[in-house]
Amino acid sequence: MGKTYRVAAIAGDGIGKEVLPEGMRAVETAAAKFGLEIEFTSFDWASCDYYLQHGQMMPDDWFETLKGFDAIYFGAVGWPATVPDHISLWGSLIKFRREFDQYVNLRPVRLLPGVPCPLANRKPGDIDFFVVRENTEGEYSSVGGRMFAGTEREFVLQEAVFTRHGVDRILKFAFELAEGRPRRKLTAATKSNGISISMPYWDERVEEMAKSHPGVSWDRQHIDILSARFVMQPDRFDVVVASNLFGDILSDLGPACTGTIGMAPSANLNPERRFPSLFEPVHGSAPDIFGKGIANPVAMIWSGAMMLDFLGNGDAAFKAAHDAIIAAIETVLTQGPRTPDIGGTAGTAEVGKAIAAAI
Ligand code: GGG
Repeated sequence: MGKTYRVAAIAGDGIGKEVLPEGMRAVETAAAKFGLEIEFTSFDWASCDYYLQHGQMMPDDWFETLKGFDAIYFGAVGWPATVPDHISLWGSLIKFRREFDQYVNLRPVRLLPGVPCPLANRKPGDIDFFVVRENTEGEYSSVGGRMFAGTEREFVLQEAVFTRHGVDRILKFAFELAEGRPRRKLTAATKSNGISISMPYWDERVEEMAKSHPGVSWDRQHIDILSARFVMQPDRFDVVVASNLFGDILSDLGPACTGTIGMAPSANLNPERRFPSLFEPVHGSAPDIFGKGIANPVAMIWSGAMMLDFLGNGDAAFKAAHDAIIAAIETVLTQGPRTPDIGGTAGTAEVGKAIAAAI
């Protein structure tokens, strides 16, 4: 009997509550097929509902509660009608990323079969790259303040924070990822012509890191033209490494170019495995479609496959479970049923069940 892997399942807000059960269904189906022991424990906090009852997004002992889990499987956060977005995000997801040192946010961008691509003349295989987003510092800082509030002298200031430790470790991860891929290419997102202190520093560190990864061909591109090339020439990218904010934007734009953000997965990794890593769709809580049962569950399910791959750490059965989920997603995207965001009429559960059946 192998190890039982304990996973904290946190649905969060909005469509997180609709897609998470489908993700769990797929993970449990793949685990059963390949003889893996995955045990889910569900929590209703890290949600705006919890905030409305308790005045905070999570209980005080959230860190102690979660730190013994092998992974966190997370839905979505945010319900701006009741809780301002910066309160819900900083009270949950950003706490997880920082306190569990999940400094890598790994976000694949891939055009899958059966999905109408908004870009002309692209077929599956043409677009296949990773956005590696720095996940614990950069523009997402709480350093700053507001003065003279409500007066004509009112001003706000917010700093971006780039540490050598933080920048080097994300660059190292990205270069090593590129080293293991067939094309061995890396693009670093920058804006060092306009952001004149932190971005030139980022560029310097990229150049330095490149010296110890001579097998990787690399370039750097300003975020504006890089965004344009995501739309015009997405086929040229292999690994794109970016600061926290730039990475967040690029990893919505990339999947939008491959059809829908409803299918974009992500892994918030603590590569050293000192703390649980967190797996979640790139998309948020989508209040506009919550309750209709039409959210695309693929991002959540694909994130579950990434979770199994990471938990297995090279183990063949976990790898097979990951591959089986991806193959099932591709089968269902090709044959149907499909959710409305990619031209179908099916609901979340119908697609989730079809993927589980295809596993
Ligand atoms: N499942 C991801 C999610 O709920 N995202 C909400 C969001 O606004 N995230 C911003 C971020 O990832 O920085």
